Amino acid sequence: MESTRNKLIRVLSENENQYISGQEISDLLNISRNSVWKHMKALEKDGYEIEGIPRKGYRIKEIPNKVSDNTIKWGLKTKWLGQSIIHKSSAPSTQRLIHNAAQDNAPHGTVAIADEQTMGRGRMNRNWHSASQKGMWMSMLLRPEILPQQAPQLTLLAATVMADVIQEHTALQPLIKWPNDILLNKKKAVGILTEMQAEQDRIQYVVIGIGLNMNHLRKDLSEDIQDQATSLHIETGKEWDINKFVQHFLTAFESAYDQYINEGFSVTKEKWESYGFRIGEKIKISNLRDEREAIFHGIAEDGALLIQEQTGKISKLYSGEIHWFD
Ligand code: BT5
Repeated sequence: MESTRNKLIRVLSENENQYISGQEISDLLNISRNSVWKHMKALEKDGYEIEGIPRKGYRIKEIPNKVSDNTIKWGLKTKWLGQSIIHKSSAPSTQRLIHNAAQDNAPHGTVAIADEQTMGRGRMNRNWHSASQKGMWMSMLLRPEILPQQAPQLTLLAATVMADVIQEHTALQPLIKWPNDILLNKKKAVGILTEMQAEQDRIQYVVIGIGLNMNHLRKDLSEDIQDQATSLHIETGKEWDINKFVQHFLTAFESAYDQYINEGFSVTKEKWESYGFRIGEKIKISNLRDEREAIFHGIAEDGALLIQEQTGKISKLYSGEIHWFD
């Protein structure tokens, strides 16, 4: 059921820039006038500028230019994704927030977002730099009815949606480097981390974490990644609104995910390949045991990487690191 705060945000955002009386709000939300007033005070504390005129009502003059669960929900038209939002100004990792929420039975579509992560992580416990208010550091809880071996498709789905959103929002030309990096001008701007809790043939839940560098200048990137990383600001010369970006992404992801569940992976596969970085080029594949060269051929119907071996044979690769030749 929609919470009172959610309903209030919906009613106010639908009436932005016009007066709505306390009585009207109290009728719509089925709460007392006093409780409406208390909610308004809470919004003011959050940075909303609210005008209250006797006999006319309330008018939201300005919504705060910072991220909160309220500002993300402001005008968000999704059905299930982001209807429940956990926002923290600082958290070790939004992945952990979602794992904890999932264990507490949080619903499909719960989103965690932090202004800053102090222990942001990448794959294999690598570090993910998440400077305060410089990017979108977000994780989503999904409870898909798919087989555990299909879960990697969700990483590819998230990457294609993110590439679409970057392109639509900024007119930049993103490329996806298999499986989980999005590059702008050959430098990494996005990382995606998919984690899952599953039994043998059943997924309990999946956590998809996405980090997008948005408003870093070069000096804001930590030294160890300055040569290989970039941000939307570095690439476009301007600052981007994190709330708007999150809303755009959640809306696009919800519809792509619903399509994927209903129709399967083929739309994502095609789209992914249209963004695929260096398809047809030589790569080096390494895993714990050995290293070999092959040609990057595309992705398979099940989301695996397709490679053409030196013998000409096409085979599927499910894990391992790939390296590119400059
Ligand atoms: C990733 O891992 O790229 C997945 C990153 C996922 C981050 C999100 S943010 C929200 C959620 N909460 C988390 O704690 N994580 C997720 P991987 O492919 O292993 O790449 C990690 C490598 O990328 C590091 O070893 C660095 O070389 C580089 N790197 C670290 N921070 C970066 C940044 N901000 N921008 C670009 N590259 C970075």
